[in-house]
Amino acid sequence: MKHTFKSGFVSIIGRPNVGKSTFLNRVIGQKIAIMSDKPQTTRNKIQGVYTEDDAQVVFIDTPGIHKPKHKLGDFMMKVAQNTLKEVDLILFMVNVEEGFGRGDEFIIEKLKETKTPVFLILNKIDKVHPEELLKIIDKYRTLYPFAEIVPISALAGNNVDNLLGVIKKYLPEGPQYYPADQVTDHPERFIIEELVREKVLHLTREEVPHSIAVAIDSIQRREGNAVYVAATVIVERDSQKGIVIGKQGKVLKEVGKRARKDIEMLLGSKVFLELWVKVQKDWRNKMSNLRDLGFRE
Ligand code: GDP
Ligand code: MG
Ligand code: K
Repeated sequence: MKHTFKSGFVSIIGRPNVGKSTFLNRVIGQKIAIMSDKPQTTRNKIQGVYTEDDAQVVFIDTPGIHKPKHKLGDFMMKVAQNTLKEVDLILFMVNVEEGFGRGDEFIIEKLKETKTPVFLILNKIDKVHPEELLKIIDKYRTLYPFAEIVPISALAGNNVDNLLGVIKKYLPEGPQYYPADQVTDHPERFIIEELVREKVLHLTREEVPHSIAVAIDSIQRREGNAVYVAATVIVERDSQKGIVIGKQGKVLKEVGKRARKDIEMLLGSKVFLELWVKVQKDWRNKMSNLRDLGFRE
Protein backbone atom coordinates (compact mmCIF):
# COMPACT_ATOMS: atom_id res chain seq x y z
CA MET A 1 0.00 0.00 0.00
CA LYS A 2 1.37 3.34 -1.03
CA HIS A 3 0.76 6.02 1.54
CA THR A 4 0.06 9.56 0.49
CA PHE A 5 2.59 12.30 1.02
CA LYS A 6 1.37 15.58 2.43
CA SER A 7 3.16 18.87 2.12
CA GLY A 8 2.54 22.54 2.35
CA PHE A 9 3.61 26.01 3.34
CA VAL A 10 3.05 27.35 6.81
CA SER A 11 3.51 30.94 7.88
CA ILE A 12 4.30 31.78 11.50
CA ILE A 13 3.21 35.24 12.56
CA GLY A 14 3.18 37.02 15.88
CA ARG A 15 4.62 39.94 17.75
CA PRO A 16 8.36 40.02 18.49
CA ASN A 17 9.55 37.79 21.34
CA VAL A 18 6.54 35.51 21.43
CA GLY A 19 8.86 32.59 20.62
CA LYS A 20 8.69 32.07 16.86
CA SER A 21 12.40 31.39 16.44
CA THR A 22 12.51 29.18 19.50
CA PHE A 23 9.66 27.12 18.08
CA LEU A 24 11.35 26.77 14.70
CA ASN A 25 14.62 25.77 16.25
CA ARG A 26 12.90 23.11 18.25
CA VAL A 27 11.04 21.76 15.24
CA ILE A 28 13.91 21.90 12.81
CA GLY A 29 16.31 20.89 15.53
CA GLN A 30 19.17 22.89 14.15
CA LYS A 31 20.53 26.23 15.13
CA ILE A 32 20.86 27.13 11.48
CA ALA A 33 17.11 27.72 11.29
CA ILE A 34 17.43 30.90 13.30
CA MET A 35 16.35 33.91 11.35
CA SER A 36 18.20 37.06 11.98
CA ASP A 37 15.94 39.67 13.43
CA LYS A 38 17.45 42.38 11.29
CA PRO A 39 14.93 44.41 9.32
CA GLN A 40 14.26 42.59 6.13
CA THR A 41 14.09 43.97 2.68
CA THR A 42 13.59 40.63 1.00
CA ARG A 43 10.33 38.91 0.44
CA ASN A 44 9.17 35.81 2.15
CA LYS A 45 11.98 33.49 2.95
CA ILE A 46 11.97 29.88 3.88
CA GLN A 47 12.73 29.68 7.56
CA GLY A 48 12.91 25.97 7.88
CA VAL A 49 11.88 22.73 6.28
CA TYR A 50 10.60 19.92 8.45
CA THR A 51 10.50 16.53 6.75
CA GLU A 52 9.00 13.23 7.88
CA ASP A 53 8.45 9.97 6.00
CA ASP A 54 5.00 11.04 4.94
CA ALA A 55 5.00 14.81 5.15
CA GLN A 56 6.96 17.98 4.62
CA VAL A 57 6.22 21.32 6.23
CA VAL A 58 7.87 24.39 4.75
CA PHE A 59 7.87 27.24 7.25
CA ILE A 60 7.77 30.65 5.63
CA ASP A 61 8.78 33.87 7.24
CA THR A 62 6.26 36.63 6.70
CA PRO A 63 7.92 39.93 7.47
CA GLY A 64 5.83 43.03 7.76
CA ILE A 65 2.83 41.76 9.66
CA HIS A 66 2.71 44.76 11.88
CA LYS A 67 1.38 48.29 11.69
CA PRO A 68 3.16 49.96 8.76
CA LYS A 69 5.09 53.09 9.73
CA HIS A 70 6.14 54.23 6.27
CA LYS A 71 5.68 53.56 2.56
CA LEU A 72 7.94 50.55 2.48
CA GLY A 73 5.99 49.28 5.43
CA ASP A 74 2.84 49.53 3.36
CA PHE A 75 4.46 47.58 0.58
CA MET A 76 5.75 44.92 2.95
CA MET A 77 2.33 44.67 4.44
CA LYS A 78 0.82 43.92 1.04
CA VAL A 79 3.44 41.29 0.38
CA ALA A 80 2.76 39.78 3.77
CA GLN A 81 -0.92 39.71 3.14
CA ASN A 82 -0.51 38.02 -0.20
CA THR A 83 1.63 35.41 1.48
CA LEU A 84 -1.06 34.75 4.04
CA LYS A 85 -3.44 34.02 1.20
CA GLU A 86 -1.03 31.69 -0.54
CA VAL A 87 0.10 29.52 2.34
CA ASP A 88 -1.77 26.42 3.44
CA LEU A 89 -1.84 27.31 7.08
CA ILE A 90 -1.09 30.23 9.37
CA LEU A 91 0.26 29.84 12.88
CA PHE A 92 -0.54 32.93 14.90
CA MET A 93 1.67 32.76 17.97
CA VAL A 94 1.10 34.69 21.16
CA ASN A 95 2.87 34.75 24.49
CA VAL A 96 0.41 33.74 27.21
CA GLU A 97 2.40 35.78 29.69
CA GLU A 98 1.47 38.97 27.94
CA GLY A 99 -1.96 40.42 27.59
CA PHE A 100 -3.72 40.84 24.28
CA GLY A 101 -2.21 43.96 22.74
CA ARG A 102 -2.78 46.33 19.86
CA GLY A 103 -0.23 44.44 17.80
CA ASP A 104 -2.34 41.30 18.16
CA GLU A 105 -5.47 43.23 17.32
CA PHE A 106 -3.87 44.47 14.11
CA ILE A 107 -2.83 40.95 13.12
CA ILE A 108 -6.31 39.59 13.76
CA GLU A 109 -7.78 42.29 11.51
CA LYS A 110 -5.43 41.08 8.76
CA LEU A 111 -6.37 37.46 9.38
CA LYS A 112 -9.98 38.32 8.75
CA GLU A 113 -9.05 39.19 5.18
CA THR A 114 -7.88 35.68 4.32
CA LYS A 115 -9.55 32.31 4.04
CA THR A 116 -6.44 30.38 5.05
CA PRO A 117 -7.02 28.40 8.24
CA VAL A 118 -5.36 29.90 11.30
CA PHE A 119 -4.10 28.09 14.40
CA LEU A 120 -3.72 30.09 17.56
CA ILE A 121 -0.50 28.97 19.22
CA LEU A 122 -0.41 29.87 22.87
CA ASN A 123 3.27 29.78 23.70
CA LYS A 124 5.15 29.86 27.02
CA ILE A 125 2.56 27.81 28.89
CA ASP A 126 5.33 26.91 31.33
CA LYS A 127 4.87 30.45 32.64
CA VAL A 128 1.19 30.37 33.57
CA HIS A 129 -1.18 28.40 35.76
CA PRO A 130 -3.49 26.02 33.82
CA GLU A 131 -6.57 27.85 35.07
CA GLU A 132 -5.20 31.11 33.78
CA LEU A 133 -4.60 29.38 30.46
CA LEU A 134 -8.26 28.42 30.18
CA LYS A 135 -9.28 32.04 30.64
CA ILE A 136 -6.87 33.13 27.94
CA ILE A 137 -8.26 30.52 25.56
CA ASP A 138 -11.81 31.75 26.21
CA LYS A 139 -10.77 35.30 25.49
CA TYR A 140 -9.12 34.48 22.16
CA ARG A 141 -12.01 32.28 21.05
CA THR A 142 -14.26 35.34 20.94
CA LEU A 143 -11.85 37.24 18.70
CA TYR A 144 -11.47 34.96 15.75
CA PRO A 145 -12.68 31.54 14.54
CA PHE A 146 -9.35 29.77 14.94
CA ALA A 147 -9.21 26.37 13.25
CA GLU A 148 -7.30 25.05 16.27
CA ILE A 149 -6.03 26.45 19.52
CA VAL A 150 -2.82 24.75 20.62
CA PRO A 151 -0.98 25.58 23.85
CA ILE A 152 2.75 24.83 23.75
CA SER A 153 6.03 25.61 25.36
CA ALA A 154 8.49 26.09 22.55
CA LEU A 155 11.31 26.34 25.04
CA ALA A 156 10.50 23.24 27.10
CA GLY A 157 9.07 21.37 24.13
CA ASN A 158 5.65 20.71 25.64
CA ASN A 159 3.03 19.73 23.10
CA VAL A 160 5.20 20.62 20.13
CA ASP A 161 5.04 17.09 18.65
CA ASN A 162 1.29 17.14 19.01
CA LEU A 163 1.15 20.47 17.17
CA LEU A 164 3.17 19.01 14.31
CA GLY A 165 0.66 16.18 14.08
CA VAL A 166 -2.24 18.62 13.87
CA ILE A 167 -0.41 20.71 11.26
CA LYS A 168 0.01 17.60 9.11
CA LYS A 169 -3.73 17.01 9.19
CA TYR A 170 -4.31 20.39 7.56
CA LEU A 171 -1.80 19.97 4.75
CA PRO A 172 -2.90 18.94 1.29
CA GLU A 173 -1.45 16.01 -0.58
CA GLY A 174 1.66 17.26 -2.29
CA PRO A 175 5.23 16.62 -3.35
CA GLN A 176 8.37 16.76 -1.27
CA TYR A 177 9.53 20.22 -2.26
CA TYR A 178 12.97 20.05 -0.70
CA PRO A 179 15.49 17.31 -0.01
CA ALA A 180 15.06 15.83 3.45
CA ASP A 181 18.40 17.14 4.62
CA GLN A 182 17.74 20.72 3.67
CA VAL A 183 16.62 22.51 6.77
CA THR A 184 16.53 26.07 5.66
CA ASP A 185 16.96 28.60 2.98
CA HIS A 186 19.74 30.15 4.96
CA PRO A 187 19.29 33.78 6.01
CA GLU A 188 23.00 34.37 5.57
CA ARG A 189 22.77 33.09 2.03
CA PHE A 190 23.08 36.52 0.45
CA ILE A 191 26.09 37.42 2.54
CA ILE A 192 27.78 34.17 1.56
CA GLU A 193 27.15 34.90 -2.09
CA GLU A 194 28.69 38.32 -1.68
CA LEU A 195 31.71 36.92 0.16
CA VAL A 196 32.46 34.49 -2.65
CA ARG A 197 31.90 37.15 -5.29
CA GLU A 198 34.22 39.54 -3.50
CA LYS A 199 37.03 36.96 -3.44
CA VAL A 200 36.59 36.19 -7.14
CA LEU A 201 36.75 39.86 -8.04
CA HIS A 202 39.73 40.43 -5.82
CA LEU A 203 41.74 37.48 -7.11
CA THR A 204 40.97 38.05 -10.77
CA ARG A 205 41.60 41.79 -10.57
CA GLU A 206 40.06 43.54 -13.54
CA GLU A 207 39.89 40.44 -15.69
CA VAL A 208 36.29 39.54 -15.00
CA PRO A 209 33.46 42.07 -14.87
CA HIS A 210 31.78 43.05 -11.65
CA SER A 211 28.57 41.70 -13.05
CA ILE A 212 29.53 38.09 -12.34
CA ALA A 213 27.11 36.39 -10.03
CA VAL A 214 27.35 33.76 -7.33
CA ALA A 215 24.47 31.43 -6.62
CA ILE A 216 24.26 29.21 -3.58
CA ASP A 217 23.19 25.73 -4.62
CA SER A 218 22.83 24.30 -1.15
CA ILE A 219 23.64 24.92 2.48
CA GLN A 220 23.42 21.92 4.72
CA ARG A 221 24.36 21.28 8.29
CA ARG A 222 25.62 17.74 8.74
CA GLU A 223 27.03 15.58 11.50
CA GLY A 224 29.50 17.28 13.76
CA ASN A 225 27.75 20.57 13.09
CA ALA A 226 29.84 21.36 10.02
CA VAL A 227 28.15 23.38 7.31
CA TYR A 228 28.43 22.28 3.68
CA VAL A 229 28.03 25.04 1.16
CA ALA A 230 27.89 24.45 -2.57
CA ALA A 231 27.99 27.54 -4.75
CA THR A 232 28.29 28.35 -8.43
CA VAL A 233 30.13 31.31 -9.87
CA ILE A 234 28.23 32.42 -12.94
CA VAL A 235 30.17 34.09 -15.73
CA GLU A 236 29.12 35.15 -19.20
CA ARG A 237 31.97 33.90 -21.35
CA ASP A 238 34.20 30.83 -21.60
CA SER A 239 37.29 33.03 -21.34
CA GLN A 240 36.04 34.33 -17.99
CA LYS A 241 35.49 30.80 -16.80
CA GLY A 242 39.13 30.03 -17.53
CA ILE A 243 40.27 33.07 -15.59
CA VAL A 244 38.13 32.30 -12.55
CA ILE A 245 39.37 28.72 -12.43
CA GLY A 246 42.99 29.63 -13.15
CA LYS A 247 45.90 27.39 -14.06
CA GLN A 248 45.37 23.97 -12.49
CA GLY A 249 42.43 25.42 -10.63
CA LYS A 250 44.69 27.65 -8.59
CA VAL A 251 42.52 30.77 -8.60
CA LEU A 252 39.30 29.01 -7.72
CA LYS A 253 41.06 27.12 -4.97
CA GLU A 254 42.27 30.37 -3.44
CA VAL A 255 38.80 31.90 -3.78
CA GLY A 256 37.42 28.92 -1.91
CA LYS A 257 40.04 29.09 0.81
CA ARG A 258 39.49 32.78 1.52
CA ALA A 259 35.73 32.67 1.25
CA ARG A 260 35.56 29.63 3.52
CA LYS A 261 37.46 31.49 6.25
CA ASP A 262 35.01 34.38 6.10
CA ILE A 263 31.98 32.10 6.06
CA GLU A 264 33.32 30.24 9.10
CA MET A 265 33.54 33.57 10.91
CA LEU A 266 30.02 34.43 9.82
CA LEU A 267 28.43 31.16 10.87
CA GLY A 268 30.69 30.24 13.74
CA SER A 269 31.01 26.70 12.40
CA LYS A 270 33.40 24.62 10.41
CA VAL A 271 32.59 25.09 6.74
CA PHE A 272 33.16 22.95 3.68
CA LEU A 273 32.85 25.00 0.55
CA GLU A 274 32.42 23.50 -2.87
CA LEU A 275 32.69 25.90 -5.81
CA TRP A 276 31.66 25.47 -9.41
CA VAL A 277 31.97 27.80 -12.34
CA LYS A 278 29.31 27.98 -14.99
CA VAL A 279 28.97 29.95 -18.20
CA GLN A 280 25.51 31.33 -18.68
CA LYS A 281 25.38 33.76 -21.52
CA ASP A 282 22.30 35.72 -20.63
CA TRP A 283 22.12 35.25 -16.90
CA ARG A 284 21.57 38.94 -16.28
CA ASN A 285 18.33 38.92 -18.20
CA LYS A 286 17.26 35.78 -16.47
CA MET A 287 18.01 37.27 -13.09
CA SER A 288 16.01 40.39 -13.79
CA ASN A 289 13.15 38.25 -15.05
CA LEU A 290 13.19 36.44 -11.76
CA ARG A 291 13.26 39.68 -9.88
CA ASP A 292 10.24 40.83 -11.85
CA LEU A 293 8.50 37.73 -10.64
CA GLY A 294 9.24 38.81 -7.11
CA PHE A 295 12.14 36.57 -6.28
CA ARG A 296 14.82 37.77 -3.99
CA GLU A 297 15.94 41.36 -4.09
P1 GDP B 1 10.57 35.65 18.38
O1 GDP B 1 10.95 37.09 18.40
O2 GDP B 1 9.12 35.49 18.24
O3 GDP B 1 11.34 34.86 17.37
O4 GDP B 1 10.94 35.06 19.85
P2 GDP B 1 12.18 34.19 20.31
O5 GDP B 1 12.06 32.79 19.84
O6 GDP B 1 13.43 34.92 19.99
O7 GDP B 1 11.95 34.13 21.90
C1 GDP B 1 11.95 35.28 22.71
C2 GDP B 1 12.29 34.90 24.13
O8 GDP B 1 11.27 34.07 24.67
C3 GDP B 1 13.58 34.09 24.25
O9 GDP B 1 14.26 34.53 25.39
C4 GDP B 1 13.10 32.66 24.41
O10 GDP B 1 14.00 31.87 25.17
C5 GDP B 1 11.81 32.86 25.18
N1 GDP B 1 10.85 31.77 24.96
C6 GDP B 1 10.46 31.25 23.79
N2 GDP B 1 9.57 30.25 23.97
C7 GDP B 1 9.40 30.12 25.30
C8 GDP B 1 8.63 29.24 26.14
O11 GDP B 1 7.90 28.36 25.68
N3 GDP B 1 8.73 29.44 27.48
C9 GDP B 1 9.51 30.39 28.03
N4 GDP B 1 9.53 30.49 29.35
N5 GDP B 1 10.27 31.22 27.29
C10 GDP B 1 10.23 31.09 25.94
MG1 MG C 1 12.67 35.58 15.93
K1 K D 1 -8.58 33.46 7.91
